[in-house]
Amino acid sequence: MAIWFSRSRKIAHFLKPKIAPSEFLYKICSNYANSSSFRTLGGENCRNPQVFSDYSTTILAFRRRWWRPESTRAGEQVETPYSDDDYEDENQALDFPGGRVTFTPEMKFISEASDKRIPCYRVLGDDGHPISGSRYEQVDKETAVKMYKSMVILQIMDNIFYEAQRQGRISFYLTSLGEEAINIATAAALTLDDVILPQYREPGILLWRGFTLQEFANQCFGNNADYGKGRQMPIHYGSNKHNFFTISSPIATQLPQAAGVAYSLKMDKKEACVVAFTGDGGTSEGDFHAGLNFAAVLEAPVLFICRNNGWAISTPTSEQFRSDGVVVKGQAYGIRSIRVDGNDALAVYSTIRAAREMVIREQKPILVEALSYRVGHHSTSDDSTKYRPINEIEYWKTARNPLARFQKWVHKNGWWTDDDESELRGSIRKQLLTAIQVAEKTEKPPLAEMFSDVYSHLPSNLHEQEKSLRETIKRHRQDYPTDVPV
Ligand SMILES: Cc1ncc(C[n+]2csc(CCOP(=O)(O)OP(=O)(O)O)c2C)c(N)n1
Ligand SMILES: [Mg+2]
Repeated sequence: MAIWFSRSRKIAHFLKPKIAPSEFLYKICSNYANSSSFRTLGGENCRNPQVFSDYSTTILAFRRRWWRPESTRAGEQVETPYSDDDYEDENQALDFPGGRVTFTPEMKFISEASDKRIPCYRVLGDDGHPISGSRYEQVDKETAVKMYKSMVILQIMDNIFYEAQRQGRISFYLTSLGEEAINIATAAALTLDDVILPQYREPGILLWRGFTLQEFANQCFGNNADYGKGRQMPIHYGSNKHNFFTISSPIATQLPQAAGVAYSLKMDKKEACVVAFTGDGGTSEGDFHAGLNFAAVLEAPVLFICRNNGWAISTPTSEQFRSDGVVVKGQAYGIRSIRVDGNDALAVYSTIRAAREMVIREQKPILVEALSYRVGHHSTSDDSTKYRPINEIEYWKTARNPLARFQKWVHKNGWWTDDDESELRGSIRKQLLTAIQVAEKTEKPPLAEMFSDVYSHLPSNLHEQEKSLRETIKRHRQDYPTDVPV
């Protein structure tokens, strides 16, 4: 009976545009009552009055739940075939699980878009002056200078590692160019207790928290000092000490996990939140929706930050969604949301400070959409000039540059000079080149490490794989790196 009912429901659902499901059920019930298939399903019991009365109850319940008067559909308005008694006091409102819903005689569709796009919170104008009337969190000199320096360091690190990849010294790299403000201003607004679940374009958080240039280099070179023992591609950083989950390539998997991590913080009554990052492309994954919904329903303290940088590799946001960006998706899940200029470090800082405070105090998630632009190629495996105009990249690199804007502000405050700038750039360059040389010379982890750290006793299939790998390397020694101890 259950299978039959569920199948009928499916069929009824499928036919819904043509025939009301209740009507459909009536029809199949009466047809089946005389057919052999019904007897097969219900056996002799189908003639039992009790069974028929059960069916009637089911049908009534079914009709109440499923049947929608024609007047709620588009097109011609028709009279409802059921009397008002059917609905009793349900004429005014529906006591629906999850909340009372009032009825309306008006057939009105919710619009697919509102008249105005959600505005973007901004503090600093292009000239580096706070725009009039802007309300923002004050940033003291020490924090502001650290923020600016960190953005510069991140930019230099990206350029040097990118070149190292081009020289064939590392296998892969991915820059955060153009998104330095989201990285650094977010990090500055958090505390070390806040747990980061990154996508991959957020190394600035680690940098802010004290992950050294040497540690970055060790990971990119996959040497013995890399915490991941060289098992992951470059840029897949992770650090327990810095409360930064290891980056994992499959897009958006970190988002449902974030709800779980945040729920554990909630259970432990921690004065901290989870900060989970995604790109605009990540929001097209089911995990984005699952993550937001879990967090909302569980009332988990997660701060979701979407770096909307206009592109998911070669897919522009116009081919990613038809909504007003990402910010509007929060409300559908019952999540407070805000859109911010991701290239304005002061606006990002103020937003994240305020959002973090609410997330922890109210024990509820918040969604932040930070608008920015991916100035670099997606990664070293990509050439973005093949799918987007060079002048678009140039515009964002120069006119909308987040470093230039913040630099004007720290300059204006008398906190930063041209001499400070050249001294910092020179010294960071040197430190990075040294870090790369050291990382390059450090031994690689031995081959056996590829199979360790998951099981306490290596299972037989992994034993076999290791054996087979060693035999293959022996046969094709010239095709394998010489610096990995076998
Ligand atoms: C589940 C999954 N699908 C596809 C990919 C391939 N992929 C890697 S990055 C990326 C684009 C992600 O774009 P976005 O989230 O906007 O981040 P951005 O690179 O712009 O920072 C895709 C499709 C992947 N890693 N994982
Ligand atoms: Mg993107």
